[in-house]
Amino acid sequence: MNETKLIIVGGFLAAGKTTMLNTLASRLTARGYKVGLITNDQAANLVDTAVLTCTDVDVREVSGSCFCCNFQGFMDAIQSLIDSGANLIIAEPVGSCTDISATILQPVKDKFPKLNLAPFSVMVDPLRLKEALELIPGSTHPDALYIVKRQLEEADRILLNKVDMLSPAQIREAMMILSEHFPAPSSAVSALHGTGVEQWIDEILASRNAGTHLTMVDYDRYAHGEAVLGWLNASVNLSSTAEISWSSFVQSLLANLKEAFISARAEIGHVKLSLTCNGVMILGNLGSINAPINVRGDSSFKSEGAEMILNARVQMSPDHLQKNVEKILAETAESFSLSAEITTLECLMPGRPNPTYRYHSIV
Ligand SMILES: Nc1nc2c(ncn2[C@@H]2O[C@H](COP(=O)(O)OP(=O)(O)O)[C@@H](O)[C@H]2O)c(=O)[nH]1
Ligand SMILES: [Mg+2]
Repeated sequence: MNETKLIIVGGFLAAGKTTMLNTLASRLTARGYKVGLITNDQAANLVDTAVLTCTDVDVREVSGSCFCCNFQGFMDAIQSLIDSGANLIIAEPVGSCTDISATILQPVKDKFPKLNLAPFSVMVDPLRLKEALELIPGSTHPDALYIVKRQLEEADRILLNKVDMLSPAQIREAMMILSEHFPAPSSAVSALHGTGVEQWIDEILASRNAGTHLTMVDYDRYAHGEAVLGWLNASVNLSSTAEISWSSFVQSLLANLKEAFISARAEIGHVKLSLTCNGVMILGNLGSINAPINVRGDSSFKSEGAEMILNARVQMSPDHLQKNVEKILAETAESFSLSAEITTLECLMPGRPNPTYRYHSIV
């Protein structure tokens, strides 16, 4: 594993990790690196993998368990990318995962000292940060917010993301809040527009100060923080006899889901979907019941059929989540005169984290 740099980018659901992996992959490829990416989820069929597979880089998915509970699966994915020629690997752990310093960073340093591990960077959404510190009201469960705080405590670097949506005064305020509450240095970035990214890349490429903090994690609260979220991954075949404007369909489906979750008072961890047809991809995203719906891709694209992947992490029981999604998908499809055939569906509550390794001191 000589000469391979490993960059792990953490942060809660919808903090912007996958967007950052995309930005990093193109910038580091432009710098001459052979980049490989690793995604991670509790279940297969990830929108993130579909999105990143559209880039020119190699992608591996570790699914069915988080990296910390499947350390071997994580190392196998790294080895497989190295075997394919990667010399820089960027990995995105599950957004509801924490204690990564004790369960991933220390074991990697201990067991794979030749792997050049970058400082562990944790991204945070400005609103989720304020909600976690109870500076603004919100509807995310306190145990889920407990995870957000532990993630920021164990970071070697913090990235305040989405600063393109903030005024200079709001950025200063958020940076001040971060420095008051968490030990790691922070940078203000926009994963979407690339602001602040080059400087951060220079810093993490030059440093091997990874896993410099261990945080005390109460596994009962952590497990409950994960278990309050229903977790749904589905793939759906959409077809019609007429041409459909897919970005309108994505917009309507997300609007209808958002309305249902608002009326059920169920906070959203994230709802994201990708819709593909003939190499064209439309992406839809919803990061919270208070966030706007985000639809990206060619808004004029029309066709008679498309494949959809839908990932939803919502504060409701898996059973309830599945019923809501099935009902709203059927209703929205009907309103577009579409047939929506669910081809795979997994809906679960994440199990109690049971890490392969858990170090109690820094290596
Ligand atoms: N305005 C803005 N939106 C962003 C930025 N980074 C990510 N997003 C949006 O935040 C949502 C979640 O992003 P994603 O990368 O999927 O987050 P992840 O769950 O942490 O992987 C998507 O709608 C993104 O378009 C950013 O820098 N600025
Ligand atoms: Mg992601």
